[in-house]
Amino acid sequence: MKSVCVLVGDGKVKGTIHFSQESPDSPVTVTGEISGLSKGLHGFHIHEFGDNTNGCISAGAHFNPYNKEHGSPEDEIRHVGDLGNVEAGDDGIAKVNITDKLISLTGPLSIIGRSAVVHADPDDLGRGGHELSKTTGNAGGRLACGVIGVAK
Ligand SMILES: [Cu+2]
Ligand SMILES: [Zn+2]
Repeated sequence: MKSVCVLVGDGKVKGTIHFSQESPDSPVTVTGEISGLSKGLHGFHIHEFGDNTNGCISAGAHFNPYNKEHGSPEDEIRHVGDLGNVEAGDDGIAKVNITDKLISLTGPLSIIGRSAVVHADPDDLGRGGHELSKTTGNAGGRLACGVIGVAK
């Protein structure tokens, strides 16, 4: 199964993200490119709602069906939507290449119809000691987002 997400924001950040999964229990491969970023790390998550009514803020919180604390993709305790960070180079482009064993394109952990969001700041992966570390990774504003849809 395949899905795709076009990231759009108020500023110059944009991108296209592809998701693919061989079978319902397989990991999901996340690939693509995001441009217009500042150099460095930017939090990258699946958020609960596929709603852009009021821009990326309408996407809600991180997709968290198990009601856990925010963490890194490698952590046992994490939101399902926690995909960590993407890293942009000097050219402002982040090449995305993530394999995640928790998100799915089918079943109760499906991300179809939800949003992908890229943030202004690094995700501290729950370890920053900030009051937001355990909910958002203190990743700052939402630069661009898009709804994850079924692809051919
Ligand atoms: Cu996010
Ligand atoms: Zn999270």
